Amino acid sequence: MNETPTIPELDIDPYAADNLTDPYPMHERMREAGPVVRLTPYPSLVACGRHAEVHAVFSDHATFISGAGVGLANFNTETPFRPKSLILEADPPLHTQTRTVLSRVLSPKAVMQIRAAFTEVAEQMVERLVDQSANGGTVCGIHDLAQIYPLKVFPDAVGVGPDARENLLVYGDMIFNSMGPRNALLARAAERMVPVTAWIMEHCKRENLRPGGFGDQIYQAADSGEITHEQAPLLVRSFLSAGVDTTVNGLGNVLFALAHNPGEYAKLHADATLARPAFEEALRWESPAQTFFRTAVRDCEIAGLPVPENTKVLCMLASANRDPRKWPDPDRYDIGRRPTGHVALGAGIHGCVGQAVARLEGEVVLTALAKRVKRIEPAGAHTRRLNNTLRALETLPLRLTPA
Ligand code: OVV
Repeated sequence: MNETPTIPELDIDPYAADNLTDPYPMHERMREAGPVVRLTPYPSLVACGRHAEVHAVFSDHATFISGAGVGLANFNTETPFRPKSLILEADPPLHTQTRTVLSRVLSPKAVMQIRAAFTEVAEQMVERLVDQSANGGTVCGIHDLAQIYPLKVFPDAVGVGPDARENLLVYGDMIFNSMGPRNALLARAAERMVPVTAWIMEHCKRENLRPGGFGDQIYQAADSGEITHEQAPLLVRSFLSAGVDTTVNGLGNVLFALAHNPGEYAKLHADATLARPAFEEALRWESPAQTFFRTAVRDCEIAGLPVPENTKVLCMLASANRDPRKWPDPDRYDIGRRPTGHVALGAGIHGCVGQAVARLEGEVVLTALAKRVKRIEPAGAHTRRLNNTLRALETLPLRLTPA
């Protein structure tokens, strides 16, 4: 008679400060223990650290749903931190309707129309940074570049006014912390929840959005009856939730990758057309969103192991992106690699709907750097901003040598 295979259990807390600071040893332990593991501190969930299972879970949206939340909290029994997102925390058929609208607004054609403006801002910003660094100064890759660039170009494209945009960073930090446990990181972020949420929802109103921008286009979809007018502000909220802190950290992490891999930066400087693959490889190597959850809607199996109905499934995206079963020499940042199949932007029907905009930001910033900067070097120790979901830097001192 066959025995039911059992899921190995590890005494690991993925949200402990040391694991957030350096997640890679934890990822290796989880991958090596098995395709699915249990974690002693969170007995109600299972976790997948290998690429094959993360990809399989994301590809089976009918079994592994998002509507019960894509963080640790199970919305079947816990109240959501905020009204649920109509796309992130939704399943078909609702998800299909809202995704259709958002994917049109963020389509490759829409991205062509913002390209010139995004390029110009990137070139001006790099010009300023090179001057600042040439006068003997160091620059902060985070405060002087990775934060200010998305905070300028993306809200401009959505149609949000220029004032107090730092609220977008605070809001993003809060949402991504809310996908983990109710630890000190979430408690600190939540202290600012009431005023920041009020600011965000105010900026989701039609009268506060520039006509023609991405936000206004959501209201146009409501005018034509594709979605309701009640849904429109919540869909604008998705832009303001997902569109800033993600790309801030995508840019911060690629600067970190290039500063610590001077040979790779030299290749980019010699050939600026490597900007896109260099950004893509950084998404794989140092994934901004480290984790997302799904919830099993029925008794099922992952890799032949039994997963009971209503179990939260922790998908370790960053671990999948360094799984040696999938990637040769996975810990190496290699801009010559074409990391097709990485899951930094998810996979399946919930795969990042803004990915064309995210890649545009990465491409134009790295292209501007490649043309104007010969070397990017660390100019002191970096510091991290710990977050329950994001791989984030607080500071990244850099010296830029003009070309
Ligand atoms: C943080 C995040 C990612 C993706 C989508 C959303 C939020 C949303 O609010 O829809």
